[in-house]
Amino acid sequence: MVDRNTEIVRAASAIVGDRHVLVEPDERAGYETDWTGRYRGSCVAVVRPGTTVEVSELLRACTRLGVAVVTQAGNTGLVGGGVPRSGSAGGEGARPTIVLSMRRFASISDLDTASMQITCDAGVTIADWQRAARQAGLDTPVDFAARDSATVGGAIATNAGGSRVVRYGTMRQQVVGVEAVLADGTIVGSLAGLAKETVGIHWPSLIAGSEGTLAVITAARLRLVPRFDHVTTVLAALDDLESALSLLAAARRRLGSLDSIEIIWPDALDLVSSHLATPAPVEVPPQGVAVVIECADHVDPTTDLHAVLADAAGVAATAIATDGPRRGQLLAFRDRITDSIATAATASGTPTYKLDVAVPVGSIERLLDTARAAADRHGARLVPFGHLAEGNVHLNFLDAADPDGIAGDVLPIVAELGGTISAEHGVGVAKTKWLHQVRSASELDALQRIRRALDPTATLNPGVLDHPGAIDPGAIDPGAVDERQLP
Ligand code: 2HG
Ligand code: ZN
Repeated sequence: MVDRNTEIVRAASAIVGDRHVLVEPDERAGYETDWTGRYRGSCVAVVRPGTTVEVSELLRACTRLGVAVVTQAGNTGLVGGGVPRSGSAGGEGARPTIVLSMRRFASISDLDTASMQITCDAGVTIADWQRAARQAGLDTPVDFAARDSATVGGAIATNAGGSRVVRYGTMRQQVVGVEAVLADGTIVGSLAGLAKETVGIHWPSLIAGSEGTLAVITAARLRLVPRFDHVTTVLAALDDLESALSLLAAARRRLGSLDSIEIIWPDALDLVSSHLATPAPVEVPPQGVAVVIECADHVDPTTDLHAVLADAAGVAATAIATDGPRRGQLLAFRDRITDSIATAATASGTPTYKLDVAVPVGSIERLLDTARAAADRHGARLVPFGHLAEGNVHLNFLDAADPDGIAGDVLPIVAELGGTISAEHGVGVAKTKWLHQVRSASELDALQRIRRALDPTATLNPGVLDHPGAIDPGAIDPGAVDERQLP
């Protein structure tokens, strides 16, 4: 009798061709571990489809054979949602898994300057989306440091945020249309780009943020925004968090050009500055914070930005840049923090424990006190930074020997403060056991019912977003799938 691993490899090869089915351990390795090294597992094969019809046929085969599918493209995720779970290559009780790599979905088409929209395949990187927009005098409403590897499909699946959320919202708000494939192979959605359409459930809204559990995204119709000729960047050192919050309020009220406002605590600024081997251009007072503000407009926003800074209390120092290279030097102190953390983690040999949380802005101080106490208690080093306007703080714990202990100290307080356990990275497998902090049991059950209605055999990303107590995907019997009901 042919085993399921052999069967799925044969079926996948027949659909996408042998050269797009990677079965050798060294070919699979890069797809089986996330880039932080924290999450890893094994798969039967990495399958690289090139068309939506191939994705449909593959999902249909996986559903029929009871094989789980983990969709991946840039592999820049931080919560283990895009790599196989351990042991899934085989062994007793384990469920065979394939990684569905979407990297061949790289075309960009139908840029329309009148509707300010573009169509991107799921594997197009954020940087390529940005380049295409800029060539047409436009820009992308979403931007973040992992732009060169992170893809449009992954950004929709996790409802990614980044630095421009204060102006344009998260990825969910940029998706005018989506094309996606359900577990049984059904292709859903539209790329027509209708900004207005009220004919029932809206596929982009349903799928954005579902982390590969409801459908595999193959393409999207995305919004574009104006490209501004004048961009001014300031790195400001502030006496304390309260001054940063007052500055936030003034910038939002007075600067229509406000494009981003990011926060960096001294521990993160010190780390990035030693990583870049460049002293920070401003000195942050002992209890202070640094803020990076960008304003972008068709006319120079520098004077207005200066006026806001001049009126603000607690501004200890500022460094301002208006030309590309000097702006780049200032932005590096924000953009390169994740790199600096990764380098420190490699040096110490312990993967960083990352908590991406958000709280109402007035509660950021309390959040930081809690995180500092947790770091002290568990012998870790806290490196915090994030997106100020959304109260979204990236709590990075270096040398964290007890990640669960840290999460147990921090996440209940986040929930108590009215915050969320994940602001822009998703839940993945990293935070499933904390879902109950922010969702009631009956709500989690309702979400599970939606999921099972679209994917009854738990083919798509089992384990991700599955709160403890949900159906054990490993226990679903593929024999129970009635093939006659598959399209
Ligand atoms: C960022 O804001 C990303 O740069 C990564 O969301 C955050 O590394 C992190 O913790
Ligand atoms: Zn972020």
